[in-house]
Amino acid sequence: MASKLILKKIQFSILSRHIKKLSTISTEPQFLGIQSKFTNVLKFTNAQSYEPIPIYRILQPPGQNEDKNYLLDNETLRKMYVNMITIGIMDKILYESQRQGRISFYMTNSGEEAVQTGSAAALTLQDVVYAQYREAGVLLYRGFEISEFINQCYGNYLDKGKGKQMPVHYGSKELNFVTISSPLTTQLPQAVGAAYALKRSKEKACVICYFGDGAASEGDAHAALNFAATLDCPIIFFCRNNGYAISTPTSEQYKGDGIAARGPSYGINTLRVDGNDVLAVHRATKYARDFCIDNSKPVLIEAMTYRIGHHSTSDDSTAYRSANEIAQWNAYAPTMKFRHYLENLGIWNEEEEANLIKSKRNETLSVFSEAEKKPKPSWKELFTDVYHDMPSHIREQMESLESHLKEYGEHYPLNSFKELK
Ligand SMILES: Cc1ncc(C[n+]2csc(CCOP(=O)(O)OP(=O)(O)O)c2C)c(N)n1
Repeated sequence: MASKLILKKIQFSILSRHIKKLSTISTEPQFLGIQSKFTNVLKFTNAQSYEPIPIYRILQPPGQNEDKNYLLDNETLRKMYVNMITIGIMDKILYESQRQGRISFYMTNSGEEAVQTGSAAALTLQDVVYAQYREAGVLLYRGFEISEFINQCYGNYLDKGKGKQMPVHYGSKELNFVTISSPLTTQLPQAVGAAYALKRSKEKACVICYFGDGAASEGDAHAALNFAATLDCPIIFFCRNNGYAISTPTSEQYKGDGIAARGPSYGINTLRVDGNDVLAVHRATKYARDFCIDNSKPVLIEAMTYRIGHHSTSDDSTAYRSANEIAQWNAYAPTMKFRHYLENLGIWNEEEEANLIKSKRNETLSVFSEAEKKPKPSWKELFTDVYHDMPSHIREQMESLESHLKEYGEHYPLNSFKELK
C-alpha cells in the first residue's frame, strides 16, 4: 500500500514537471525551411490560385500611347536599331548560302532581334555572356565583326575556333562571350559557377545566361537555378520563350505559368517582359543587372517572343505550325515596332532605312565572298587546343596522319588547308 502511494507521488511529480516545462514554451516551434501560416481549409494550390505574372512593356501596338518615362539617348536608340536590322541581313545571306550548299548549317534569329539587342545594350563588356545559339545579336552589339561571324560559319583559318565547331557556335574571349556548345542547358550550371567566381572576386559585373523555353526543361536548369539562389550568385537567367523547341510547342513543354513562374519558387526575383519590345527588354535587363550586382543575387527574366524563322536549316516549321500563325507574328515584328517608335521621335526615316539596308547588304556580301576564298585551318589544328598539353595518344594520332599524308597526300585537297608555320 505504502509503495503504491510512493509510486503515485513519483508519477505526479514527473507529470507536473512536464506540464510546467510545456507551459514555459510560449510559442510553437516553426517548421524549418519555409515561412507560412496554418490553415484549416484543405484545397489544392494550382495554376488558378495565382494571377499569371504580367508582361512588362513600353512600346504599344500602333495607335496606342507609349510610356514616355523611359528615354534612351538617340545614339543608343539608333545603334540598337542598326543592330536589329544587321542581324536580319546577315541571317538572310547566311541562310541562303546554306541552301546553296556553301556552309553546312545555319540558325536564324528572326523575330528575336529585340530580345537580343535590348538585353545586350543594357550590359557592359565586363559582364560575362553564356548563350545558347540564337543570340547572334548580343554578340554583334558587343562588337563582333560581320567577318568574324562569317569566318566561323565557314570554319576557315580565321575562325577563332579553328573550324572545330559547327556553324553558329561563336565565342569571343575579348568580348566575354563564352563559346556556344550544342548540348542544351550545359551553359546554365557553368554560368552559375562563373557568377559565383565573380561574386568572390567582388568585381562590379554579373553573368547573363540565355536559354530557350525548351532548354528550361532539362534537369540542369533546375540545378542551376537552385545553386544560384542558395549561393547568392549575381546572374541574370534570361529565358527566350519563343513558343517552340523545334517542333515541340510550349503547350507540350510545361503546364504552369511559363518559365517565369518558377522563379519565385526558387526564391529568385523574377520579371516577365515583352520580348518583342526592345525598350522594355532593355529596361528589364538594366533593372535586373543593377539588382544582381548591388545585392549579389540572381534574377530570372522571361522574355516572351516568337521564333519567326525555322528552328535551323535542318527544319521545316510549316510541318508543325500554320502559315497564318507565322504571318500574324510577322506583322508585329519587333523591328517594325521599333522603327515606328524611332520615326515618331523623328530620328529615323525612309531614306536612312534604305541606305542602311544597302550598305549592310554590300558589306556582308563582300565579307562573305572573301571568307569563302580563305583556306581552312591546317589539318594539324585538329589535334591542338583540345588539351593544354598534348597527351601521348593524341600525339600518336597526329604523327600517324602526318606520315599517311606524306605518302598519300596527293589524294587529298591539301592546298585548301593553311600551312602551319
Ligand atoms: C541535350 C540536348 N537535347 C536535345 C538537343 C537537340 N535540340 C537542339 S535545339 C533543341 C530545341 C531547343 O529549344 P529552345 O531551348 O526552346 O530554343 P530555341 O531553339 O527555340 O531558340 C533541341 C531539342 C540538344 N542539342 N541537346
